[in-house]
Amino acid sequence: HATRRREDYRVPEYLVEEIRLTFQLYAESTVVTADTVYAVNQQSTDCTGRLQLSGENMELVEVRLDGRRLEADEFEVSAMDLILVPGKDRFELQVVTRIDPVANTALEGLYCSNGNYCTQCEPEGFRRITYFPDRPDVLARFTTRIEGDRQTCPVLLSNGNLIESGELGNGRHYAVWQDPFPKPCYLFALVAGRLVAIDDTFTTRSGRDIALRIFVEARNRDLCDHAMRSLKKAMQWDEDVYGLEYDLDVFMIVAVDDFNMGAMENKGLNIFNSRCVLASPQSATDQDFLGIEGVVAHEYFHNWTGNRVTCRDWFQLSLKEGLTVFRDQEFSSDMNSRAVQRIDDVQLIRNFQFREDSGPMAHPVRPDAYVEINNFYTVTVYNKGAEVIRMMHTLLGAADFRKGMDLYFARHDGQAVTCDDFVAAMADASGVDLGQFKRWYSQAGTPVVKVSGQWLAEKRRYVLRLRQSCPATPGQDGKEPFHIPIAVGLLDSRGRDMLNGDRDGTRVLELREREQSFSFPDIGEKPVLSFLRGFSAPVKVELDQSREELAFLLAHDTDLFNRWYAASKLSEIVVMETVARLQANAQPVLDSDFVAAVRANLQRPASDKALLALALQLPAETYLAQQMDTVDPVNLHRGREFVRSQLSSLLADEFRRIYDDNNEEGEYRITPEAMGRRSLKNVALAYLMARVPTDEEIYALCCGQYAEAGNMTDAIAALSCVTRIEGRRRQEILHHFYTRWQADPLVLDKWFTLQAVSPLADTLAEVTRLLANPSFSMKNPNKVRALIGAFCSGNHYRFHDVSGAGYAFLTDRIIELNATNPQIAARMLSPLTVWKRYDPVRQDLIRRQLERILAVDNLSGDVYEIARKSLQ
Ligand code: BAL
Ligand code: ZN
Repeated sequence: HATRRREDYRVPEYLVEEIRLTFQLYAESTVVTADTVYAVNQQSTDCTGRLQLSGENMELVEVRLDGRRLEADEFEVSAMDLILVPGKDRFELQVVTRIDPVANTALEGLYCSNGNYCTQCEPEGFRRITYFPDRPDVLARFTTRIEGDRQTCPVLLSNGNLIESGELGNGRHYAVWQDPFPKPCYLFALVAGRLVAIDDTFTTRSGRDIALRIFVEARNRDLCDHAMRSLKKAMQWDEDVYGLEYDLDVFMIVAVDDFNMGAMENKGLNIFNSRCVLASPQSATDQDFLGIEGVVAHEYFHNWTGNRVTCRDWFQLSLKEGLTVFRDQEFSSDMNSRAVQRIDDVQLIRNFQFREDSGPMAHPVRPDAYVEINNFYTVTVYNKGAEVIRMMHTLLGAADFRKGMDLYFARHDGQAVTCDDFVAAMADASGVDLGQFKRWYSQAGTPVVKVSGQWLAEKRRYVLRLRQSCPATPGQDGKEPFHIPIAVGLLDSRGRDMLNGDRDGTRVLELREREQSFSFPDIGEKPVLSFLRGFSAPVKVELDQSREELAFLLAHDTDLFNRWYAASKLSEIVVMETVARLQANAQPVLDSDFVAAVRANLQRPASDKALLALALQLPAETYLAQQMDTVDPVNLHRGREFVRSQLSSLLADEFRRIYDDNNEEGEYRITPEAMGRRSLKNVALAYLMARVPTDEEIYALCCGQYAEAGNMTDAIAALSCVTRIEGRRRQEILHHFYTRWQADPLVLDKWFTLQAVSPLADTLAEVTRLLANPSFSMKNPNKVRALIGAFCSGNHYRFHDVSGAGYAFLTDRIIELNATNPQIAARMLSPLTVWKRYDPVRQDLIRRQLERILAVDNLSGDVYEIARKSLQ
């Protein structure tokens, strides 16, 4: 398991002028012929004369150099590569390989899903198709000929434009696709199978008609409208906001059930996990609809940020991913509620990225080393990477940011570049010095900003003192100060903004030093500080604000994000106080001021119902766990549940009124207003159902909602409440749901998840039983995530049971998955990585499981890297 380092980068010794691929598709024995024209790279200073091509898990049939078949002693072939000395500067190499798509359970390279062929080549899957310089800085023009059985594979697709097709006899046919844009091989795609197409068109601003086609299995034909609408919105948005137009004549999306990721941006032929395409009001929740819109847009946006300008090497992954996540977040903000989008994005950062950044896998947005690059498709590279782009947007302003994007494309279209190149374009276009800012790319860890504010009455001045620090992370002990944009507001006693800010009462401060003071003149009364508005930087804030101040901000802040933040902070304080009392064996009591603040929030006319719903939700246990010196899963859960059930009892009338006021469901719509109403109603229902013991009338109300729901959002919300309560009716309703949706694997994922996240005592036993359910499969990543992932990552309380049974259960599954799908196996490891945060008993239990994993024969690089780093 070798480590690769960013500093070892060398330009390739050979480049590829073109590659012609021929696939003779047979389920267990597909033959791939790759005719590739290589030429020595004039930029390279390495003159070894050796051509080293990556290749794994294939049978090498033959190699020809300029037409001459090479003898076995003219090349070296190992489990990883093929090496030869061509002896010329320009030559054509033919490599013939044989692969078995059916046996490919790793879902990298060419594989079968429900009998259809598809590919996944990012980051290093192309080397499972043929021997090739499988690195993103080798760009080539691809022509792909696919031969397959007409009956089982009527549809034959690859990147670019269809240039030829026809019959072959023997019931077989062929299609030839040509992609005019040079691309790295990770963007190659092939799809073949029995699929139907949903067609539409989009006319670009320069008047070109683009054919849009979504390919799905026939049973899913009616589930593509939302994805198609989302695609057209994304195409329009990229033209409007960035002036970026689509560049081929056809844009295709294919949905497959077995897929490791959410989706993949292959040039002109995006392949999607069916979870990120298929939706109807009956079968998909509001969150699913939003998710599909975001992922369809994300993959489409990659056409420019990723495909036209790609990464020099995989250490630069955030170049395309951070930027494209930022772009899809902004798109979704423009399509829906900006404040809600921001809160969702920030929750992801706080719940998962902060945790990653403080654990053994902490790495910079641009990592310096890896064993297995698949392990670096992380919330740090993606979501913290997007925050880094967002901070540049804040520092430059929208207009200069756009100039920077224009310059980036003008300089680098058709190239494979680095994060430094991106920042240079931003700096050059705007004149802003981003030298210090670049530390966000190189230093891991979440900076902490300590804040103290003082109002000097006689000077009518407010002074803000900020101190930044950043904890050590693996391999990085000392950190240099970051350049941090801090958006602040000051509110007067009536809740009005006192600053004339750059943006509506908000001032963006630039914190560059370890300690820095900022002074605000003409502040005539003691203000309430609204700090880090819109979460202007991915930092932890240490600021002593009283409950009164937080309640004031919750009621009055003009920054909607910070209203939510105040609510969340207030709940955090109250829950953690309860947890501390439980730990001290003291009777918990709920702070009456907190109840009053929540009541006031419920009684205020809600202008944005989705925001109110978010403000009412208590922080997740995974987030609260990070606030404890030693995580105590049991008291954490009990404390949070105590607060929930107390609020339920004390505010029952308010929650009931909210429920009734928002319970009118006409025609299902996915507008922000309608989604906000449903989420508020369902939060109220969850509170009403949290009362201990359960109120019979409420239980009936909940079951009624389940039975009558005309959409999945309401059905799942009701079912989710019921699965938390023991009893016969729980079994009946779960059985009803299963029977109703047995034929729909995506809906059944929800059914598996609800049972996995239940706090009931026998949840692990139930999860174990469900492994044998005929609808479950360890070969399908969605099922693994829905059941095993949900239990281990989404059920903090039961997973961390002090018996250690949860840890042993997960370890058994990881060992099983290591042999079939190492990528998914490694993903599943993450709840074990943070073991040092727990008490000695749990630490010991988890450590022993990590050691058990490391002792496995044939441990994949994916699993090895994470288990090894966790134990260091
Ligand atoms: N490039 C892998 C999938 C995605 O981030 O779009
Ligand atoms: Zn992406």
